[in-house]
Amino acid sequence: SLFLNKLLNSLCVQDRDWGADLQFLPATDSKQLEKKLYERKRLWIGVGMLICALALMTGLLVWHFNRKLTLSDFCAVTSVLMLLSVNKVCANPLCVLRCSEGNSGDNGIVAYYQSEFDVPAPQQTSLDEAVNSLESPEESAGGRHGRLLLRPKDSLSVNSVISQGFIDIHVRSPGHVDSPGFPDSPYPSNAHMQWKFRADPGHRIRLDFQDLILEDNCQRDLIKIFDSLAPIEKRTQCGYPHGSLSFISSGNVMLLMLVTNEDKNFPGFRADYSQIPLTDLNCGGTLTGEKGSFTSPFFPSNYPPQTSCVWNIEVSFLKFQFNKFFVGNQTEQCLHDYVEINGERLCGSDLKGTVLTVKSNKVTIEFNSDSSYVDQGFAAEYEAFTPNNPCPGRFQCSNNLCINKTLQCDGWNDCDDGNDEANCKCDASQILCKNGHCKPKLWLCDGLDDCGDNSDEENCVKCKGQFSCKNGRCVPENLKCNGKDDCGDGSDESRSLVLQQCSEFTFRCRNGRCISKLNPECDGEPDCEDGSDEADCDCGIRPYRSSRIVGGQASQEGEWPWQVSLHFKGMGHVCGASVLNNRWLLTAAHCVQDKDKQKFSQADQWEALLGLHEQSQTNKWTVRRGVKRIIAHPDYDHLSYDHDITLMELDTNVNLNQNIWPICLPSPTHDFPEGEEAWITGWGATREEGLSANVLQKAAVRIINSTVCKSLLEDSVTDNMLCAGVLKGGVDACQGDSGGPLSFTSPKGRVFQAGVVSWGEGCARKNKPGVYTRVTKYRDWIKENSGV
Ligand code: 4AZ
Repeated sequence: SLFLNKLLNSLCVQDRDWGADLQFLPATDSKQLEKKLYERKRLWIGVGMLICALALMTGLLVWHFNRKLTLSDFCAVTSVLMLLSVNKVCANPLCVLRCSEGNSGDNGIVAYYQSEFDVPAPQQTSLDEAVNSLESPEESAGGRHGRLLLRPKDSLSVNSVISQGFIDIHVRSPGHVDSPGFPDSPYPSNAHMQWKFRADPGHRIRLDFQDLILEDNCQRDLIKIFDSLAPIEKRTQCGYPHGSLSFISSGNVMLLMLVTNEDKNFPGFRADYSQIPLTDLNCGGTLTGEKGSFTSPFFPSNYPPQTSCVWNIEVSFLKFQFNKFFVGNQTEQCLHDYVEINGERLCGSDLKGTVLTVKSNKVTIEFNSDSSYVDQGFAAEYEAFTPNNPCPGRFQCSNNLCINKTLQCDGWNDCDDGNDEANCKCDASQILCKNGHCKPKLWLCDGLDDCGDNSDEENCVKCKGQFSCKNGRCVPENLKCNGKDDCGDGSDESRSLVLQQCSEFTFRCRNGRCISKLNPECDGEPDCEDGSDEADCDCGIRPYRSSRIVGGQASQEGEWPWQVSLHFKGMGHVCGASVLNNRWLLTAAHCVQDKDKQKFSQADQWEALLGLHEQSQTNKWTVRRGVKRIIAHPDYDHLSYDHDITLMELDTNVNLNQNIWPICLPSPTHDFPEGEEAWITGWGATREEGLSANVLQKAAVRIINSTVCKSLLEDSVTDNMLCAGVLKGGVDACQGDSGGPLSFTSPKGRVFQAGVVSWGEGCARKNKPGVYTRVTKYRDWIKENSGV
């Protein structure tokens, strides 16, 4: 750098000389002209020398970095020169993203730069390759704060370079940042916004995303969070992440970036910021006691980058169990983020449930995160044990976990490795699986692989279109779980018995466990060990919040993105439907029954309009699709309207957008409490025998007690139906609303489909509520037939 300084100084001196010597003289004066020519000669020599000096300097730098000079390098070099010449002042608006003094303990300046390239379309691949070839800081020259070097395989011709400003926020007082327009309107197209957070010295920044709804495709819209130079998060964040997202910086700066493309704009985000003293790390120390627990810093929020903690435990034999483990990327040597127990490094995300034993009288546990991506961290429990009796009074799993003896051979995998269910002697109430496991007899031939090797489902008598009882009898599907023993051996009630073993309103996790929490699905809190209560939850949100049904009002565009209009050839809108995913719709079975010459059961006669607001006009969010397949419920009864439900498969997938989004399907035990509000939507008649609406209508109704409803509608309501309405009259679904959803917003804000508009005595009459197909009753049928 001394050499560069000298070079720079000499350049500056030459610069000054030119300015002093230059004069403009009349061309007629030959002496003067001679002098002028002489001056010109001097000028050219000066320019030549400058070019030489620049070439020399460039050559030296190129030699120094041993690679081709690119625009980015030029920026970096320019930044370095500027920084040297202007003494710690950031002076290059084109390239320097941020200049700061080095982190504590380092001397000198750290210069961060960012360049945005506008490249011709054919060269975009080259640019992508170039970006992918960015060296990580520790690999590049200069150690921990080394520069990122851009090494494109092909040289690029760059059309223009754009630099954008920041929003500067000092986080001393807590507050929040919103993406532009949040929550009332979507973020703008082609945005490139940056928020630079700065905390007081000796503090770090905490950023908690309360809401984050971006387009699902990270190639289009994304946010990125930087801990100064390096991105903090593992992935570029987009879509609608489950659970909360919290990021903590290692120092007193953090950068948040929002990049959007030209189409499909979503609500965006709101993030709370605050500052935490660096001393509040709360990790490491000496752990005493035979039993205890510890976590990575700030768990369950993401741990901060560049953090180390050391715990010491002085107990002779120790067992560790990680209840949560998300620490960096799994690499062979765990180079980046890791937990080290007496010299053995652990990293990745596969350790959950693993039990580790350490046979030493002193245990040192070190947690380390580097400057790159962060993750949620870990939560560990430890316990001392005596080597000859590691699980006193309990069963020892082969992974060294100790479980209560009563859990052995109970049909459930409690050890996590199935060890507690192996080599069991089954009792009279159990069956022996081929793999040696014992399972309750009730689970035999119930359509689910309970043994794990499917041996409980082999050699079962199959009844065509009917339920196969375990004793070989066949009974109609609708008699299953009706509270009566129709098989004669109770097998048609076995599933309901299994559920009742937990409690009446329990949620069955995919692994068979029952969760007694009411409506645990998609509530943002993981309840099932296997995560099944929070799986498939990209539903029931309104990606865009901008701002007939009898007695309703016009809805806003995008307010009911799961609402579909079903058009029949030559008739226009006939029924409603709801979006289950990008391929499947749910509607009523009575919408697809042939009537004389009208072949409503024929898929090719239908057209589905998704993302529609007004019947009279489509817009850029509206998608039309043909129908490939109609799966009406096989037990639909056209007299009673029992099982009034149908699946429709679209002929091609749709891309979800701000006006097209799936509604959540409730689990079989989801409870929609009586008296609570639900919403009906549709383009149906705005009065009994009236005309259909042009703009999508909405109306609030209340869930009505089934016994009350049965008495009001003279017992024509079955248990597969749900009543909702306003008993004083005036608000109801009507003709043309059939097939549409009854939408129920959960306390956490997700919308679940409680019903399918089915029938009623007229429309909006006093004491005549609307009747809806009870969707919870068909959750398994929907899964079996559509995979949704
Ligand atoms: C129909 O004909 C219809 N009042 C739908 C709902 C109701 C009545 C009729 C409920 O599509």
